[in-house]
Amino acid sequence: MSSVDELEKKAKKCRQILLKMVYDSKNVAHLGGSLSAMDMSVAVYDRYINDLKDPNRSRFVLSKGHVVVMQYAILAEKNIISMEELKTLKHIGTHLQGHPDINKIPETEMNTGLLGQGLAVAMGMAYARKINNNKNKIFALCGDAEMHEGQIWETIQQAAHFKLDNLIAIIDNNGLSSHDPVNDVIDLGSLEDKFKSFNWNVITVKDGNNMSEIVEALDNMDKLSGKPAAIIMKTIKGKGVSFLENNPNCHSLTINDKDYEQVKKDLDM
Ligand SMILES: Cc1ncc(C[n+]2csc(CCOP(=O)(O)OP(=O)(O)O)c2C)c(N)n1
Ligand SMILES: [Mg+2]
Repeated sequence: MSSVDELEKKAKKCRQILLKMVYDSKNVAHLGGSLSAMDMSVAVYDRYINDLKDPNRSRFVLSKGHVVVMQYAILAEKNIISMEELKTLKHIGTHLQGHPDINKIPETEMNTGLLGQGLAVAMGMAYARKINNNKNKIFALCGDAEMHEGQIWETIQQAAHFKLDNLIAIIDNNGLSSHDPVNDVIDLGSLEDKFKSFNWNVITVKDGNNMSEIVEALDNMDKLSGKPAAIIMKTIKGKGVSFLENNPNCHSLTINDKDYEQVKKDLDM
């Protein structure tokens, strides 16, 4: 298992890979929610998912499938996707689609993009593992605006019923939907209280872009059992790139030459 320092270096490298990929591709990509979730995602992959060829591995389902570029960057850092291929992001005929496609990149685990579906399928995977006595975990990364979907709450109810303590929902609470603040669209109230009332274990991370806090949260999560667990982490949308941080327009965009000069300064590239 990597140290906090090593994980921070890995997350920075993945941010560099991500921004270079999007700049090189000249295409639009969902950067804001990729950057907010990067630190936790890197930590989860590092700790639980080392052998991506092992069929019994823990799995990371990208329920907020629009941030697939984050997953591509992590898989590239693990040499599953080549740096050369990253340049083809969203080009005609590429393997690197704008949302996860397991027919093109099987290691993305599930075709997602319709918000709400990823967590539901992750629950099915977790249930199957219980039947097959596979002790590895199923993680699902959800956006906070994804919590607006009805299917999410059906799944949360059912996962508690089946006591799926191998299912971990990570909620990226960056406060923003596509453009607007999440709570202006539909006020979520307290996600902690809601998950608890649905009989889930809840771990709150005050700063989901702080690797020490992330590691502590995962240590605590590992000690829990009997119920599914939600890790609710407060993050900054666009974290790590100065002009994207908390910018309501950072959801989906291209990186032009001028932007890239700033990116290189921000990420020491
Ligand atoms: C069912 C469904 N409705 C609408 C959309 C369009 N959509 C794509 S991203 C997005 C906002 C997502 O915000 P959030 O879940 O908070 O993600 P993040 O901020 O982490 O990028 C929406 C509404 C969708 N992909 N699926
Ligand atoms: Mg959000």
